[in-house]
Amino acid sequence: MKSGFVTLLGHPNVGKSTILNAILNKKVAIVTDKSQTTRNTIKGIYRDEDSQIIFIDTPGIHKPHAQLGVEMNNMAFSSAHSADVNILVVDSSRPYGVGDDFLLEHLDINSAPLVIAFNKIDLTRIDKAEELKKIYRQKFPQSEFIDLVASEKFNIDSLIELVKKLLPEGPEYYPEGEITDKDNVFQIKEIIREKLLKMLRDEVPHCVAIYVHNIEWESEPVEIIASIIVEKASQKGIIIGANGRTIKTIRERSTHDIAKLLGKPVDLSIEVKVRENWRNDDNLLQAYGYKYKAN
Ligand SMILES: Nc1nc2c(ncn2[C@@H]2O[C@H](COP(=O)(O)OP(=O)(O)O)[C@@H](O)[C@H]2O)c(=O)[nH]1
Ligand SMILES: [Mg+2]
Repeated sequence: MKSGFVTLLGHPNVGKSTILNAILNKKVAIVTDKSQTTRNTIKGIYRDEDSQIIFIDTPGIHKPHAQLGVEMNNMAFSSAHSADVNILVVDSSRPYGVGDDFLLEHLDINSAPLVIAFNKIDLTRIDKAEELKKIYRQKFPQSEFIDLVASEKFNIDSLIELVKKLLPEGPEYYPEGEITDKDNVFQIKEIIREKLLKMLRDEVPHCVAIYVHNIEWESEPVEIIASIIVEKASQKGIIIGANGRTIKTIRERSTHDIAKLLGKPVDLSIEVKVRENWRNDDNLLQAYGYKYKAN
């Protein structure tokens, strides 16, 4: 059987998490229109008759402004380094720029076969896409190219076939039934963060973390106590909103999705807390699950 580890790499917001969810036909990674939505590597396990492929979604590579960004980049770099196949995801609707040079300089993708996925081709013209491909062809003459519209699942099957061709024969790495390496606590935090991100603008999304204090798994409804962590009192005000309306909506939307995840009713309580400069605090980064660990 064909098996192995395949890393999805690229800038923030190019569609990596959308691709992972489309491959698995299930939402394991949250998706928003904000950059840096994904902050951890997330493994999604794809299976069919003759393969088991572990796709690894990674945080988008960007010039970091805080220690959090450094940790996120390191997660992506190390996943690329140890992959059997790398998929570099490119937003076809954006011209090649300096950010792309930064990414390619820092990424070690020459040790494994490379697929370049030109996503969002629905948002561009053929001649623009061809121009972009010419640049990548010069840089990576050996790589495989594929066009995608991940949000419509266009060409996702072809991507899987292409990856399969490039993978070695190998064992099953994960037991049957397992879809992701992330547990329910991780998923719960991500659901809350997704609802939050979808309601926020500008810099605030980058300054938010979720902390789960307690979950009473056995109670009915399942009781969950969580905090939204921000860096400034002004951000706390934005999240609470006028008359508490914003936090109320976040709570309602999160409760709905968490109940769906667990298959049980849920009673979620959320507090907003200020932890100044948490994105540069090693202990807090650790506590919130954002510390890169080499393995
Ligand atoms: N038009 C279009 N939008 C897409 C496509 N793929 C993803 N998106 C959108 O792009 C945004 C970022 O997607 P996401 O998967 O979170 O990107 P990531 O940061 O690379 O993981 C979301 O709003 C997606 O719905 C695509 O093929 N076409
Ligand atoms: Mg993502």
